Amino acid sequence: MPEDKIDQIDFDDLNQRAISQPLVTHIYTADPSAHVFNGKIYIYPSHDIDAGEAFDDLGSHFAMEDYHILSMDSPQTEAIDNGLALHVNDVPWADKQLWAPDATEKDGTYYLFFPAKGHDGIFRIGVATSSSPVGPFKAKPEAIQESFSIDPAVFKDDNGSYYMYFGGIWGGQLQRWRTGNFNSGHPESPVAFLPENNEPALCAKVAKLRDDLLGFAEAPKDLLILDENGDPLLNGDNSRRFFEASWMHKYNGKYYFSYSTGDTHLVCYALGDNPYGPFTYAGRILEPVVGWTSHHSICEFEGQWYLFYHDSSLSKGVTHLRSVKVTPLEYDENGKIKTIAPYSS
Ligand code: FUB
Repeated sequence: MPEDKIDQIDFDDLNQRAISQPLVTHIYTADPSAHVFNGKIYIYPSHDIDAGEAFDDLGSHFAMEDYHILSMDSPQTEAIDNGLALHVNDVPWADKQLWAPDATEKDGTYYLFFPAKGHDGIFRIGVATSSSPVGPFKAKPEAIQESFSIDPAVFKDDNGSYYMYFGGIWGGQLQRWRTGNFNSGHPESPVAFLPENNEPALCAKVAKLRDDLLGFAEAPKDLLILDENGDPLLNGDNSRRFFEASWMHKYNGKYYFSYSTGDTHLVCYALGDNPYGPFTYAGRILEPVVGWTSHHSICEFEGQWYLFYHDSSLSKGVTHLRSVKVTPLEYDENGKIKTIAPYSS
């Protein structure tokens, strides 16, 4: 929801109509990546703070410095904050802006994947490891080679292969990588290097991970989203094209790639037959929440699927002070996800 509409909101009324409440209220949390490890739910969120940076279209106001992992015995029980898991000061290559992370597990080691701006002002993706799902995590000294942009989401396929989905436009800098190299021109312009509106939209990226999960096994590829005619979604189709916040899950043998449309504030999804796609646009998962960003994950727990998401209701609409929430997610008989309205009318 755009900033200019926030003043018109009655937050007491909105919070009563909200379909779910913040999982924790003692800190602000966002961008929830939820996983079930050993029968318990772990949520890997951003830890929002007010660092005093002014709002801009490059996301400078998202000046997060650390991560706290939340855990829950079930979606109905209290969420526990497990304390400091990683701080930017302990990541040698990173300067600032610890944005949306994700995590996975392999052979008893937990891997935290996270974006941050390096000392050169360029977003890269790093990895940190721990023997516990809640950390503390120890960061590798360098960012993942050939990584760029933001919002890593790691998916383990049934055959044991791991894939990373990533990328985000505007503040996430994806548009600056169109030639394969970072274009540092027009540093203040969010629209520099975007395609024309009648050109194919920029794609999220996907890369298989190496066996040690510490790097890419291949050069990242474009994840193509097609429309109902089999044509790539266009840059001007901003209620359907990819912006940021990749997530992958599998349901009844189909691959569901879900993402945020950014400036139209939707969470949408597209269906494919393999981890690389192409994917075909399939619909909306979540209507706009209060706050500019929408970022989610989808996770199954004891036979029920859940959408983890965030909004800015607790902070009364402050864009960069968000709160993680959870709500059940349902499919229809054809495997289509039923669209969720975050507030009842
Ligand atoms: O939290 C910072 C950024 O805002 C994330 O990386 C984006 O997905 C958006 O939620």
